[in-house]
Amino acid sequence: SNITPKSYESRMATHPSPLARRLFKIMVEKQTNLCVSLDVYSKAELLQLVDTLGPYVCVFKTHVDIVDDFSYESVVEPLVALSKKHNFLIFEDRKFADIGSTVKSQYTSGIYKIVRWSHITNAHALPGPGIIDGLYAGAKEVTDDERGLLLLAEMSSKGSLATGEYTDKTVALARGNTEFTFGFIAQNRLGEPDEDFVIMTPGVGLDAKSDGLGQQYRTVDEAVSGGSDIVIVGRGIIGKGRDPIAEAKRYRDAGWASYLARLK
Ligand code: BMP
Repeated sequence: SNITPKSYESRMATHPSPLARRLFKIMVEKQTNLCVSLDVYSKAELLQLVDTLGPYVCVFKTHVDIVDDFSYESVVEPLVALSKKHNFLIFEDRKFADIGSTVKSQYTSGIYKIVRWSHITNAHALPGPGIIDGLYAGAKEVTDDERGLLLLAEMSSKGSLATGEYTDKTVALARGNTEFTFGFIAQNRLGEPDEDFVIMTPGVGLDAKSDGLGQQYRTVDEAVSGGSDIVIVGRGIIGKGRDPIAEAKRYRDAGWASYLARLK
């Protein structure tokens, strides 16, 4: 829909999800709608990027299963400490896609134990409502802290099947539990004008248009003017040959300027 979302500040007061309210508070305090995607293979690089870019982001997105030298003690514990130091949320981009019982185990167990430390995670809507129920049950069982789920309603990649009726049905699924399912990974604003889903948008880049493997990039302003609340940027900031601090500031400034322009 074309309805302009309200300010982050007003949504901070009214959002049905405690996790989303906490997220909006961070965004307002730090004046940033930037999420940096940390797709790196070494824990040293991961933690170093988190400590240097922490001041510019509201969320760091991780794929912990690509870290070659991962251990819970040497990755998760320092990451959580840095999230307190720099006041950001952690989003493990796990893309759960199984039946409720299995995703509950994948969320809580194994070597990653995602629910213990990741404030946000995401899931495909493909299996139906049981996937949300399973993840929510896992969160309730393990922690009293706020946890939130994003459903993948649209994808940035070329030829994505998550369009049209699939996207609409994904939005309908999220309505079943808006305290936990607080928004979407999507390219556009979704939901009715009286609903408040947080839209986090990957496939954002100011220099490249694609990556040779199906990724498609839009500019920060295209994303935010289309209804994105948080832009997710990976290689545009941490890619080969880039100056991550300079790029993080550039994307942070662009994201905030587009947000302010949208409010007018
Ligand atoms: P980059 O900005 O370097 O292209 O990285 C994009 C990140 O966002 C990757 O971690 C990818 O897994 C994720 N992502 C995406 O690109 N498109 C989607 O639709 C959903 C994603 O999670």
